[in-house]
Amino acid sequence: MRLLTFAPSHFSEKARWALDRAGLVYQEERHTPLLHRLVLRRVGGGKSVPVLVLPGRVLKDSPEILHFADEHLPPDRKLYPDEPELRKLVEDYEQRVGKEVGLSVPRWAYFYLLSRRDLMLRLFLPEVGPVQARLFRWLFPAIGWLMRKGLGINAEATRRMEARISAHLDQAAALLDGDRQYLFGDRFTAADLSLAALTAPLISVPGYGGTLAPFEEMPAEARPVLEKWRRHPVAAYAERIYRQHRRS
Ligand SMILES: N[C@@H](CCC(=O)N[C@@H](CS)C(=O)NCC(=O)O)C(=O)O
Repeated sequence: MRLLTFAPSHFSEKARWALDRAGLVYQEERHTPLLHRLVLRRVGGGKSVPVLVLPGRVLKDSPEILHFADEHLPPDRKLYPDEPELRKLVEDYEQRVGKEVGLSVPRWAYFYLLSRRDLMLRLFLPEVGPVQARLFRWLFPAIGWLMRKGLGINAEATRRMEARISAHLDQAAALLDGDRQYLFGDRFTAADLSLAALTAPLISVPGYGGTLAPFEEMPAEARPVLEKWRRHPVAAYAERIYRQHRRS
């Protein structure tokens, strides 16, 4: 099994976490933005990572990979509950947190990171093959420009992304209100894994399986927002979920 990822990608971390939880053996292959499209086309993937390449089958997004991992988990460790109503809540939440937090985090962060070539290289190049690493380095000005264009990155969009992430964190905190341990039901599920993995880069959670941008190196304008997210109740929850469930 090959898991195609980007080193800092939080969606890739979701997949890595689920495969690790199921004790599945896989080879992680790290790629870089835009250059990854050529590789994904070759294996029959979509446009984004993570992609899991299995003999005769390709899983093209993180929920699909989590469902696959779930098939290999014993009943008491499953990520998706058997009860149909609870299962639907978990599956719907996974989609929603993917849209509201997952897709917003890179658009928020790239506004600050794309002008920092050194930091972008440190985030994306660990464990990338030498040819792709060299190309990414050389082509970085063009790749950065295309990413900015393609994702519509500008100050206004960044403010919208910040508001969208903050609103989601407040809703998640409301779901956890009253000292609940988990988002739905009384067990760890794909909903908890998704919220913890997708918020982890914002709060630099210990145990994160990918690369993280060090807080001290983020531009001064980004730090008050990061500090606000680090003080949010969801940050303490994500750290606990990582401590209790990431390597167990
Ligand atoms: N719905 C997808 C979203 C994955 C996603 O947006 N991945 C980002 C990296 S974190 C990506 O590959 N972006 C590059 C692109 O779309 O070209 C999933 O859950 O796997």
